[in-house]
Amino acid sequence: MQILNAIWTFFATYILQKAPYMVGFLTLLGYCLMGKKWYDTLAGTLKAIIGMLILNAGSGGLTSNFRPILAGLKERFNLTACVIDPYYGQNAVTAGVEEVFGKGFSQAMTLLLIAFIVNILLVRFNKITKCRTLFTTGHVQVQQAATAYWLIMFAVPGLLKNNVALMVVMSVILGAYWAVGSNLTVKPMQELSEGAGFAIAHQQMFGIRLSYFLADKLFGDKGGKRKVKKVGEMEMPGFFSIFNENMVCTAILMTAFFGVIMAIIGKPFFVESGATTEGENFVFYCFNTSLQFAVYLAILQLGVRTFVTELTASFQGIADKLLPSSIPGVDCAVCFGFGDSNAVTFGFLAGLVGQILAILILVVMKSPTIIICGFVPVFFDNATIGLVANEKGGLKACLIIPFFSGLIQVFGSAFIAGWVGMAQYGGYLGMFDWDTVWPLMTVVMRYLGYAGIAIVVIALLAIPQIEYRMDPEGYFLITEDYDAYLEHIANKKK
Ligand code: ASC
Repeated sequence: MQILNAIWTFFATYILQKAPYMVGFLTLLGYCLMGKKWYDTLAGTLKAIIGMLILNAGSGGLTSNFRPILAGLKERFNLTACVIDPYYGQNAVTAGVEEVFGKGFSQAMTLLLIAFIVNILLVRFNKITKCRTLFTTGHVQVQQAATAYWLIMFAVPGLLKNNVALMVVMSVILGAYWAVGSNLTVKPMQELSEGAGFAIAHQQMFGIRLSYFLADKLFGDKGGKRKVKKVGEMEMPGFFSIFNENMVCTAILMTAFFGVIMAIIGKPFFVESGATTEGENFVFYCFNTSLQFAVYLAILQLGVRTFVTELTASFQGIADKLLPSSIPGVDCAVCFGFGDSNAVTFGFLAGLVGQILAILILVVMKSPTIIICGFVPVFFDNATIGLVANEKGGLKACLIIPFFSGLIQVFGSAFIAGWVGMAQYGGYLGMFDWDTVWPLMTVVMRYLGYAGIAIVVIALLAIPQIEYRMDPEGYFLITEDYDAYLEHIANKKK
């Protein structure tokens, strides 16, 4: 028993919660199930792990390079406020959950494990449930389990008396959100990646589908009647044509934007925080810091290229033997390796403008909760949402939709973090779904109690059913055989 326990603890700590090793584990399992040669299995597994580690180096580098700049804005303007960032959000839960609810943080990790099992079961029985995607992003699951733990205890305090009921309710809701949310991204991602065979398992899954829907409805080609100009198709004359090159475009835009922001914050802050020295030329420092953005994006894309093929190829083994018609849900940064790379930068900057405008509105309106942009939501959410918008609706959609998403992120976070009391502990998760879908579910459960819980679960589970009914023949084909799916769509159009 003790040995089993030790194995389980090891698995939970080093594999389940660490995305690179989770992806490696799934690749290993998939190739074993396919009966691949041992050396191919070993090579594929290593490539999957290393690719994810490279992706993490890129996304971690982006975050650590740019987070101090946004923190600098907070210092410069002397704001005490709630930072929207998954890591600040997680800290807020760790710091406050015991004080507020009298329950420890460790239960949030039990919640994670059970919710993951709910996700697996929903996919296993997808003939009935219509859920096709398995969450593989452990670090995100930790952050979400922590936040869901707080939100649900706040929403239904009656559950606090009964630990078992509390765990059951929480894991069904969270597990259903994982299965249903990532399932919503199947179509946008298969189209974006031309059938690469992954979905997104991150924090803006409803946001992705909404962006896809709105870009198509408002800016789309109306069944070929209108020409959509995507970011990558913009032929720019003369000087502007250098923007066609992803690295150059990113470097120029980031220098222009962050150069100004860093100039406003001023050199003393960066010297004090140890980012630069008194002796270093400040203009050079700003320029060099802005260029890092292009560097980390390039690293991130290399990581994606290294692991996606391995994971999706080996997942075939899992899909054939264990989880039929399913595909893996992965980090949102994976989609940055597909579509128009410049859409990533445009989406991000449009979202940043939206967030800053919303924060100014909060300040002017004297909102009791002031939000500070965190890098992770403003970049990873809006870049993803912008990339998807561009695919369907072109440049206009890629700018306008993330701009509104920026506004929503700030207003949504200010509302929910203030209301449930997380703002007092300095942070909130702040990613798109957690500023929209989760606040809505929290309101429903808070005011309708147990009936609210039932409504939330039924509404979540109904979503894949509705999507299935819109195209029963194509629904599983899109994950099983993308070429056949394209043919099916072409036939339907005739
Ligand atoms: C998150 C989070 C990160 C990033 C990363 C993006 O939500 O916690 O570290 O986004 O997953 O690649």
